[in-house]
Amino acid sequence: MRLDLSLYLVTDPELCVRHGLVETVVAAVRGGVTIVQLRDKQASDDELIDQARRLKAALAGSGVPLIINDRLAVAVASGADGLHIGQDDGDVAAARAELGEGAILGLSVQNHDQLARLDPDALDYLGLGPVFATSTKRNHATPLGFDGLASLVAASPLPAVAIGGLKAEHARRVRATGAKGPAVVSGICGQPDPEAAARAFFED
Ligand code: TZP
Ligand code: MG
Repeated sequence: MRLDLSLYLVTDPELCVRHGLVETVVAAVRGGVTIVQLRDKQASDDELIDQARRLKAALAGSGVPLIINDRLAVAVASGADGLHIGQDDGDVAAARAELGEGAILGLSVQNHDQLARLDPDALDYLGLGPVFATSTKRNHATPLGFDGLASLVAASPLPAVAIGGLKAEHARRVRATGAKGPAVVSGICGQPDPEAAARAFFED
C-alpha cells in the first residue's frame, strides 16, 4: 500500500471513546488522515487483533494503511499493513523478516544517536518526537521543539512524521522542517468532531 505520511493518526483507547474507535478513525479519514496506527498498551493481543480487523474492514477501499503499534504478532495475525515500533520494542531486522518486504515498518526516534544507529534499509519511515510535552504518552523523552525536530529531520535517511503535542496550528511549522506531516493523537481523537479536527491540519 502507498505510504503517504501527510497526516498520521495514532489511536488511543481512552481518547477515542467518544464516537467509538472505528467511527473516530473513519471520520478522521474523511477529514484527510492518510495513515492510521492502532495503539493500545493495555489490550490483549486477541482484543487488538479484533480491533485491527474491524479497522481494516472499515478502511477497505480508502487506500489508507493500518499500522499496529508495538506488537509484531498482532500485525501479522490481523492482516494489518504494517508495524510501528519504539527503540525498546524489539529488533527491526527481525520484524522486517517476519512482516515481509511489502509491509510498512516504522521506528520511533528521539535523538541523533538513535538516528545514527538505525538500519534505513529495513525501515520505511521514522516517527520523530516528542516535539512538545504531552500527557498522552507516559515517560516520554525530552521534547525536541521545532529546532530539535528540524535537526533530526535534516539528518534522517528516511521520510519522517513528527509527534507529540501537535495541534492544527503547528502543521505548517512541522512541514517546514521537512517532516512529511504531523502524527496526532489527542488533536484528532480527543476532539468533538474528529473529521473537522483532521481537516484543520491542512488548513493551517
Ligand atoms: N510518542 C511520542 S509523543 C506520543 C507518542 C505516541 C503521544 C502523542 O500524543 P498527542 O496527544 O498527539 O500529544
Ligand atoms: Mg512502542
